[in-house]
Order: sequence, then structure tokens, then C-alpha cells
Amino acid sequence: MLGTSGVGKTAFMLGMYARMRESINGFTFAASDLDEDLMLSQSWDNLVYKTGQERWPAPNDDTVQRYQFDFNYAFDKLMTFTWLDYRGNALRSFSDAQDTYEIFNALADSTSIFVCVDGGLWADDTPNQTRGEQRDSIRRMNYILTQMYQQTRRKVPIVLVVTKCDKFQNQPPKSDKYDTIFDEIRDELQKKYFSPLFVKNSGWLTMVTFVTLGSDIHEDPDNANIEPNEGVYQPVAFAIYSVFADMARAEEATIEESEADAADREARATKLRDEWFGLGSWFNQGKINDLVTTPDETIDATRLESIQTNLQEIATSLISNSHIYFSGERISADA
Ligand SMILES: Nc1nc2c(ncn2[C@@H]2O[C@H](COP(=O)(O)OP(=O)(O)OP(=O)(O)O)[C@@H](O)[C@H]2O)c(=O)[nH]1
Ligand SMILES: [Mg+2]
Repeated sequence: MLGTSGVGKTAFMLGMYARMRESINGFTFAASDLDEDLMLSQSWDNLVYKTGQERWPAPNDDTVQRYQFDFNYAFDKLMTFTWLDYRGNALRSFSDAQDTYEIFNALADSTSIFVCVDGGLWADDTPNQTRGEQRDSIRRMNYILTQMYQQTRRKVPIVLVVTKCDKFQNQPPKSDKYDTIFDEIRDELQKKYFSPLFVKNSGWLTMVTFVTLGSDIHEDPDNANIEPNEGVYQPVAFAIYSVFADMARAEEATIEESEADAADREARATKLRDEWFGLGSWFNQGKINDLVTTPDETIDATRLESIQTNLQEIATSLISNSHIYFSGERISADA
């Protein structure tokens, strides 16, 4: 997760966890650690039941928090993943700060990156200075993504998470080219703020999603009802989807390789049988036997099937109406 201080990283994570604990079409999350589950749910209860400033999580300190979550379907564990939460200021600190160093290392190893952009950037009542800082934080995150890619050469899936979308959701779009402000913002993210991720043939897989912990929070952050939208769980569902997609691709490649290998072995055996004026079957029997005996490592086709079933379930249940782009073209996960 990338995002400067106050963008709403911790609130987003709490919302994600609370929403997924309730279960969605058979899918749930559970913190792998009992105490972590308790801690996260206490922070969530503060948000829901307390009022005033004490309802919101305190800004993170310079200890990087790692939360391990199990992703379950019908209570069966499908995958375990780690979520990092940290003080956003670490992204603006020099690289010798311990947490900055830790965050950059974790980013380089991660299977997907959530880039949090403050939705206040599009709210009419945001002061110009704040807007300038928010733009600056976008530039910093682009810089970090550039460094990350140039060092690792890995194109991990990226989720652009626009937080606090309650702040602008009732505003009309500024241009009548767009039906809603959400369309307008998606376009701005693609053309203006994060255009490298949407370049044709670039190979970047990117999701754009909008998150709010409640549609009235902008009016009364201290008392408004907490009711997160579906944006809170879509990023993580997408991240898990991408891991399963990679697994399916690897499994398919193994199967194809082994099929090609089998066809090749059979062709070589046929050639040996035809040698020696038709006596090849007898003359070459040892070699032929070696070729037609199935290799030890058998291919587990049911494994691929079960990965594909998981993929399909996640696509239809959790991310079917989300905005996902590959090399700038919108694609559908459940096609
Ligand atoms: N309007 C609105 N405000 C929100 C929402 N989520 C969070 N906030 C506000 O944003 C503040 C910061 O949220 P945090 O989640 O603590 O931000 P953070 O990115 O974790 O900040 P650091 O820990 O300092 O890096 C909160 O105290 C709330 O006032 C939301 O959905 N809508
Ligand atoms: Mg925080």
C-alpha cells in the first residue's frame, strides 16, 4: 500500500476487514492471529460506536504493522497474504529511516500494490493548498513506482484506490462529456495522474476503485454512520484474483509442456518401430519402452480446475462490476 499520511490507509484496511468478516457470497477474511483479529475488531468498534475524534484510528507511528490475513471460501483457506500498514510520512522520509527501508523492501517483494489517492482532491471545498499537497503526494508515488519497476522489472497488478469518495460523490462532473464524476475521475487518473499505467501495450494491469467508510462522513466525520462501500474489499479481491490467475497460467504451461513432451516421445517411438525394415519394435524395444512409459511426475489436472473455479467465483462474486484495465484497455475479470 502506498499513500501519504492522512490519506485513509488504516481506515480503509479496517473497513476491508470488517466488511469481509461479515462474509460476501461465501468469502471471508480472518486475521491468522487471534490477537490481531481482536485488535482490528476493537479499532473497528471504536469507529462504529464512538463519536468525536476518538473514533478514528490514531496516525501510525514508525513501527511498520504487518497483518496476516487468511482468505477463505466456505471456511476453507484459499490463500494467506500479508497487509502492511505504516505511517504515510515514511514515504517522505529519507531512505535511512528504518521503516522507510522496510516499506521499500516489502514493496519490491509484493504481489500487488494499492496506491491510495485522497478523494479530497476532487471535492469542491478542498482548499487549494491541500489540493497542491495531494498532487505532490501523487507525484511522489509515481516516483516510487518508477524506482520500484526499474529495480525489480516486475509489473505487479496496481490498484488505484481513491479514498474518502463521500467527499465528492454528490458533485456533478465538471465536463458534460461524462455521465458521473466517477467517470471523470477515472479518466483523469488515466490521462493525467497515472498515465504510465495506461500506456498501450505496456502490460500494466490496473484497477481503479473508490472507497468510503460511509456516505455522510464528509458532513460529520465525528458522528456520521459508518457503512463502507464495496470499494473496501474489491482491491484485495483483485489482488487475490491476480495471484490465482498467475497460478493458473503456470499450471497451464506445465500441462502444455507435458502434452508436447508426450507427443514428441510418441513420434520418436513410432520412428524407432519403423526402423530395421519393420523389425524396429523388436530391435529397439528397450528404447521404445523408455519412451512410452509415462514419466513419474503425473499432471494434476484437478489442481488447474480448482484454481479456475476459485478464479471464476472471485470474478463473479467480488469484482464483476469493477474497472480493470490491461495496457489501458478496460477488461472484464469474468469474461
Ligand atoms: N470523509 C472521509 N474521511 C475519512 C474516511 N476515512 C478516513 N477519513 C479521515 O481521514 C483521517 C485519516 O485516516 P487514516 O486511516 O488514519 O489515514 P492514514 O493514511 O492511515 O494516516 P497515517 O497513519 O498517518 O499514514 C481519519 O482520521 C478521518 O478523519 C472516509 O471514508 N471518508
Ligand atoms: Mg494509519
